Amino acid sequence: MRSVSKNKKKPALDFKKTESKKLSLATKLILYRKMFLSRKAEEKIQEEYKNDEMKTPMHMSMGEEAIAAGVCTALGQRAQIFSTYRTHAVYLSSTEDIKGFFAELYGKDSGSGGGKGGSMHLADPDKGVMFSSAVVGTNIPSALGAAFANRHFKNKKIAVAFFGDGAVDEGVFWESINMASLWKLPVLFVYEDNGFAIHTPASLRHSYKNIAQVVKSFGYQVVEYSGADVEEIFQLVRSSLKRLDNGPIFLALKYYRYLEHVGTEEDFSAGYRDKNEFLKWHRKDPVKMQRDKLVKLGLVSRILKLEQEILDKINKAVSQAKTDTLPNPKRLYFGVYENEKEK
Ligand SMILES: Cc1ncc(C[n+]2csc(CCOP(=O)(O)OP(=O)(O)O)c2C)c(N)n1
Repeated sequence: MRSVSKNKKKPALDFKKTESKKLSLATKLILYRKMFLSRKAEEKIQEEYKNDEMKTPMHMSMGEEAIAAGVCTALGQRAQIFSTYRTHAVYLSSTEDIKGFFAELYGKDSGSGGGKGGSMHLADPDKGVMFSSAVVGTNIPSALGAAFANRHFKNKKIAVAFFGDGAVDEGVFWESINMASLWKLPVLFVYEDNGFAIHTPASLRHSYKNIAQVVKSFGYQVVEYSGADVEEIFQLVRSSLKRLDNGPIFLALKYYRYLEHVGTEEDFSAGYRDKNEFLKWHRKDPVKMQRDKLVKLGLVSRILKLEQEILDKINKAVSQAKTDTLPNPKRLYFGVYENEKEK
């Protein structure tokens, strides 16, 4: 039997007016720390990837850091994230597990997935990243299942599905938004719109202009945002979470992917997009923008300290990952099924 929330309907929230409540300095610094970590970890990947020791495809997050940091910080320990293959920033923002992250990229036993998952399957359920899937759209219905269970068990967890504008080309997306709305499931959809599925623009894939309008017609509370201000995204998510007991929320967030679809380089010479668009977004780079804000607040020495700590941790994690051991082939199937015994 389906179960529907009995909460009284709250008046629609004007998401344009985000919470006016000022953020604490601690929160501003956390938001910056998470973005700086994601950016510098990926710059390190760029440096090292050419050595061909990381045997995993890389779908880089650069440009997306404000979404990952804003959403994950607002969720905190309540997070139950179902993510995609483009998940470096989401994983690092949720867990700040630099060691497990790099060891996983190097395919080592000490990696967050025991070296079996690589870049596209980063996960740490204990820290709220339930799984990341390389199969576009497949994480979305899993978030619905989790939301259903969370409501049933009243465990205060919040199920979140991250996905790109390519995932809405999949039938499972439409089935999921229909069911989540019908059952008023407390699930947060984070639609990360970079305008492309690999190289194909949304205009060649979608018969509608604005997904937010379409999703609204399914009865959704929709938040639209275009930009890279991590504090604004954090505030939007924080105010949205208060509305989840009314049913699912769809965050439509625009961002710009800085690098090629898969790989660690720029691809503006490929001809499918215009570098001017990149430059427009890059002028408002999320990491730089937040750093500038903190500098204006007189926090230079704290920023420098925080940055140095992260850079040291990244260097240490990479050196460690290089010398760590590869997984034992005998453990190949261990962990595939829940009760499987180690062979
Ligand atoms: C079910 C499925 N179909 C096709 C693919 C091939 N594929 C890999 S990435 C991708 C584009 C997805 O674009 P989007 O969801 O916008 O994510 P982005 O890469 O922009 O983050 C496609 C079609 C796949 N991995 N899974």
